[in-house]
Amino acid sequence: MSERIEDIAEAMVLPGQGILAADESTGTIKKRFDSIGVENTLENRQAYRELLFRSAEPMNERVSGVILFEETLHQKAVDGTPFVDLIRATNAVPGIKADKGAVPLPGHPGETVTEGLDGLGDRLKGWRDAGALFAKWRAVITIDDRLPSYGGIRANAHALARYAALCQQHGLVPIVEPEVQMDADPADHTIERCHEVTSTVLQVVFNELREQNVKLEGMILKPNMVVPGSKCPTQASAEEVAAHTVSVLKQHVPAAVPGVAFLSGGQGDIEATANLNAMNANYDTPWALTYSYGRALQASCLKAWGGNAHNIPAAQSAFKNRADMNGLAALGNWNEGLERA
Ligand code: 5MM
Repeated sequence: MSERIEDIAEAMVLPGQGILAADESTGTIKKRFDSIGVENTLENRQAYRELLFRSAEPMNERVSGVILFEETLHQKAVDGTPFVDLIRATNAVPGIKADKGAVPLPGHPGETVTEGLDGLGDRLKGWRDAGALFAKWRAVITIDDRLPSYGGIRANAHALARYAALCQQHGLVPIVEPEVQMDADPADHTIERCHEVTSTVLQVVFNELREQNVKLEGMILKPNMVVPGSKCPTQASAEEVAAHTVSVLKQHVPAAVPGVAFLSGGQGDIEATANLNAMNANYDTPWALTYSYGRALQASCLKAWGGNAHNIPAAQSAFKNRADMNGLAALGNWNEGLERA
C-alpha cells in the first residue's frame, strides 16, 4: 500500500466497496450485545470482531476500510493473528476511532463537543506504528426547535479540522464525521430542517478545514444523509433523500475530496441501502458516494450470531448479504427485488 495519503484515501472508497464501521466503544458495543442477550466481555468482543474480519467474501469484495476501536486495533484472533493482519490480508485498509467521545459544551445547553485533541499527535503516531492508515472523529449535532447554535457547530467543526490536520501530519487519512442526528430526542424535524442544518454544518466544517490547511485530496467525508427525524410524521422516499442529500453535498463539498462515505445513523438496513442506491443511480458526482455503516451493515449479522459459535456461518452470511446489497447500491445497481432473492 502506498504511503501517500491521497492514495490511501482513494483505496478506502474503491468502486462497489465501502467502509465497515466496527469502532463501537466498549459502552456502545454493550448496547449492541444487550440487544442480543450477550455479555460484554473481552472474549465476546474478540469473537464477534473475528467473525466479521474472517468473512472472506464481503471483506475481500465489499469492504475497502475498517474502522476499529483502540482495543480492537491491538487485539488478536484466537489463533494469535493480529486483527490488523487479518484486515490487511483482505486488501481493506485498517483505521482507528481517534476521538474520545462527545461531552456537554459549556455555555450551550443541549449541545456537545467531541473531545480528544490533547496529546492526539502522539496517539496517532502510535496507532500508525500499530498499522492504522486512517482515523475517524465524530462530531454530534442535534436538531431541535432552537438547536444547533452557530457556536455549537463552530466548536465541533474547529475540533474536526484540528484533528484532520494532525492526522495528515502523521500520515493518516482523516475521516471527518459531522453527524446531524436523526434519532435524538426530540426528533420530529422535517427533511427540510435537516437539509438546512446539514448545509450550515458542512459549510462551517469546510471553512474550518481550509483554515487549518487540510489537504482535501487526503480526507474522506462521513456525513449523515439528509433525512427527516425518525419521529417525524412525514417520512421521505429514497428519491427525496437522494435529491436533498446530493444537493447539499454539491453546494458544500469540493470536488477535490475523493469520497463521501455515509453513516447510517439509525436508518433501517434496507432504507440505508435504498437511499444510497438512489443517489448513485440518479446523480453524477465528483466524489465516490459509498457507505461507512455501523448498524446498517451489522444489525442482521449480530442477530444471527447471538453469541453462539454454531451460528458463525449464518452471521457471516448475513454480513455478506448486507455488504453485497450496499456494494451494489454504491454503484447504483441495487433494486428491491435483489433483497427478496
Ligand atoms: C459504530 O459506531 C461508531 C462508534 O460509536 P461510539 O463512539 O458511540 O461507540 C460510530 O462512530 C459510527 O462509526 C458512526 O456513527 C456510523 O455508525 P452508524 O451505526 O450510524 O452507521
